[in-house]
Amino acid sequence: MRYLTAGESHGPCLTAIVEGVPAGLKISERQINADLARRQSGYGRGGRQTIETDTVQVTSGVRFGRTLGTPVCLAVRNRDWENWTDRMAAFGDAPSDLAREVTPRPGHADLVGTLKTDTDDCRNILERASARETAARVAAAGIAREFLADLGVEVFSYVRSIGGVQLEEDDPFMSAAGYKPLDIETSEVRCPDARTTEAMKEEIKRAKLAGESLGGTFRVVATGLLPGVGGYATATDRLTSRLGRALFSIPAIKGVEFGLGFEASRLPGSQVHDPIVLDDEAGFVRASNNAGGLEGGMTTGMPLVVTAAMKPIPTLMTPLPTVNLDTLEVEQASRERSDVCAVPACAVVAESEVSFVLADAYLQKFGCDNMADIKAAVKAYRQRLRTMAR
Ligand code: EPS
Repeated sequence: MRYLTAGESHGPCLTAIVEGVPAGLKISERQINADLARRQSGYGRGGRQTIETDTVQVTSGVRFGRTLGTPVCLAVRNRDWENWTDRMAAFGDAPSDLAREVTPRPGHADLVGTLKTDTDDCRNILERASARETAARVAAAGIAREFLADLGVEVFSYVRSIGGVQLEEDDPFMSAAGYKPLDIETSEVRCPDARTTEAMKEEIKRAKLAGESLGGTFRVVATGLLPGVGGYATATDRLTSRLGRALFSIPAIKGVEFGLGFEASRLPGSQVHDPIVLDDEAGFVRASNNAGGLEGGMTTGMPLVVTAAMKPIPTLMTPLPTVNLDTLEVEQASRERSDVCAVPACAVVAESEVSFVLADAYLQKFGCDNMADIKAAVKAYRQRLRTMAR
């Protein structure tokens, strides 16, 4: 299962096509819209989110609420397009009073994209490099999420730090799977702890007053996974490499850790690796989950716990110096409406990316034509694992 998106931030709409979708999967428009709303929310988001109410329109691949086994096309309309019809027109001449963007923002794709594509207007770059595109990814991932949920796999995320404020946790690799979804979803920063939520909001407030932006870290957790999904034999089978690639595809992601991550390099082996235990009910399990649910590029059956770091948004209300592309004089970088902090939104996008990778790996292991055959294959595999553990 994979997706392709198209669309500019201020064009008419964002589009995603998902292919490799099995037939007979129940899809809920309401659920996709709920995920789109989660991506839009979060303390520290900017003015654009008051213009948009992202909703999905499914234009192919689904009939009477179930997939046909054909490519699924999804569209999310940009309401702001109405204000950009002249500046973002597909055809005709540019308006005579068009203000080109010539003061590239450090940290954004503006300058390098301009150099690469031989344009004199950073807008030709930033329209697509904008994280607005991630709305299409979240819509597309609705298909992957429904598929996983049908097989008992749930994917969620929570924010672990914003700027210098960090959630205190005891062994999150074992305990995060038990965090209450309600605590996360009702926090304005997707943090399961109410006091840390308030401290994070204060941090964002301070940054806003200073004309600053803030990054942070979040974790994506997947529960209900079967062991042995993914592969150890080739680079492209390994879930570690597939998840890393998917997460690094999100604009602003600067680091990804699996389980203990970098900390594992500082500890001796006996404090890192997860002892194998045979449980009467669950079969082979682990006494700890420092590997974050992955061993040898495959799922272990323990919760998948991936941590990612997001850099601060490049658009600053107190801008950094740049060079004007027309005059070649030093100026302040362009300032436009933006988010102070989009870490909670980014966590929702990361859920989407993780869902796609996991769905794809499940399809690879259990077949891909239709849900009935896939479920039968999952059942047979579970049965075999049970027999092995006896
Ligand atoms: C975004 C919409 C954008 C930005 C943001 C993400 O809207 P606009 O450019 O109209 O304000 O708020 O884009 C960026 C963070 C960026 O760096 O480009 C969205 O819907 O997520």
